[in-house]
Amino acid sequence: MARYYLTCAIDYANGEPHAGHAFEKVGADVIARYRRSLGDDVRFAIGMDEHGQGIAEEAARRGSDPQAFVDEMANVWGGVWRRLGISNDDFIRTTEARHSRAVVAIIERMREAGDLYTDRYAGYYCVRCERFRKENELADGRCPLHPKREITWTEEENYFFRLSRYRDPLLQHLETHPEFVQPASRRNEILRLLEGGLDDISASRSRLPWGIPFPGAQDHTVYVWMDALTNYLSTTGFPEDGYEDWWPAHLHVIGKDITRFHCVIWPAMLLSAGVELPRTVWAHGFVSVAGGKISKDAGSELNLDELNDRHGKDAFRFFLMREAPWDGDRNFSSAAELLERFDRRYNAELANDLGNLVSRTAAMVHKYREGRALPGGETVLDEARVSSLRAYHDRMEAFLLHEGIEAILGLVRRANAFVDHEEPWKLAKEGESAADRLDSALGALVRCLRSVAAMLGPFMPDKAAELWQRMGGSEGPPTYAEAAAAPVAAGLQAGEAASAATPIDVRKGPSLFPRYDPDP
Ligand code: ME8
Repeated sequence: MARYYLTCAIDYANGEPHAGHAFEKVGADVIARYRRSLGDDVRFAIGMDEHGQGIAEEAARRGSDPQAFVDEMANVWGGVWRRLGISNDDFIRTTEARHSRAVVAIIERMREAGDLYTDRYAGYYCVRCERFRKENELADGRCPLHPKREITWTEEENYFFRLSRYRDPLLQHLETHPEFVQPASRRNEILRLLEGGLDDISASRSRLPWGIPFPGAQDHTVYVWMDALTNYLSTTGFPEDGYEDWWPAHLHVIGKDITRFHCVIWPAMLLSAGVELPRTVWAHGFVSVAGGKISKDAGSELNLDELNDRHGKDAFRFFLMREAPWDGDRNFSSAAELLERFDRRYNAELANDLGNLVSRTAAMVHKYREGRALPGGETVLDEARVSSLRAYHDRMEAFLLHEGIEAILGLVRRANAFVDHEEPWKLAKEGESAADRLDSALGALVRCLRSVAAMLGPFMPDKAAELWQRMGGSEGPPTYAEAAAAPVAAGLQAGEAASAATPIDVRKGPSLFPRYDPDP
């Protein structure tokens, strides 16, 4: 069994979970479930970034002890991810002992490599980015990403990391491993950044007690980004034996605003510590409303739980992945536009196209064949099904999740057109003379819906499992391999014929996606 380890950015515990965070977690969850459906042994880790100045300040503002504050927030965030059906195998919190052990180990290795030294830092610090900023990086005297916040001047004695030493090795790694930073637009940004040269960066803070004590200098804490990035190693058990069962990670899923940390600082830390680099960092784009971050200011209608409950969690997952390209941005002009698009897609693509196809297929199999679909012969729909499976597989392997969904919906539209063209109700009236053709049509539709269920599983786990079971599938989620994906990957042979040769018992049921009427 192939192992596959993937991670998400760990969210700041002082933030509010919003649709942008959900976009990232759902996308990564789709990849995790897709790999599991192929038969991989998957480890999917998400978590919370709980140290740093921003969190210490927020806890103080609420009159709370920082640990009590992050404990409470971890419950809030963990609950949100459960309700969204995120199938993470681990939830790492940077205040856990297993995490500080890993951070201490990596800093010690960086020190042994001669990459740490003390110096005085004098410059700006953006608390929201948890990042040092040079004078020439400011816009109108403020952090360009957080223009509403004052930026603070800081002078302190710090440990520094010799990041500059890793410019050439990183450039070389990006040249020889084009898959390391994806999509290509992000890779180009990192190449430009490296070509511009790298300065050394602070590795510690000397005035901030809310962090992991810096090894050998207890009056310093580890710079929060170096602390946070190490979470990807600490979930594997690093530095204990056995961590290499999961490391190097196959994939880090992050947003485009934090590529510098993941594609420059993190690999440089690993090179310094003599630890292998992750295979790929995927930087998705931003989901925004009116060009800005999705937050409470954008309207209470965009509360994550309300979005989740509007048409059920699977529909919300579908909407996020369908509406926003996984390799780009999606800006909604207003909260109202987002909701309107959500309702429209729900009714058009789920209730009408897919929901009706399921209902009418099951109804016809019951009406004309007592609930049992016979294999019949191959039809044009089988050809369409096979090419959709292939396109889906291709797109998913390239992490183009929105195109994976399009392959599924294309097949659904094709199947509806097939029903309209074949008119099984007329074939049924013709009796014996059209019996074979009716069997072929119904068999092809059921096979098609089984493949749809398998492909849809990563996106809409519960609805896909329901569809799968109605179409004669076993208990549990459909696996892509089971529904003839393996032959697709291998060039299509035996599995196809096998799935076509068995009669399938089809179950009817209530509408999978009841139509939504905003003004009943
Ligand atoms: O950056 N659309 O945490 P965070 C899409 N703790 N993605 C978005 C988004 C939006 N509108 N807003 C945020 C941090 N994200 C650090 C990470 S990792 C070692 C430490 C994404 O809570 C963002 O790009 O600000 C990031 O990947 C994730 O949500 C967490 O953001």
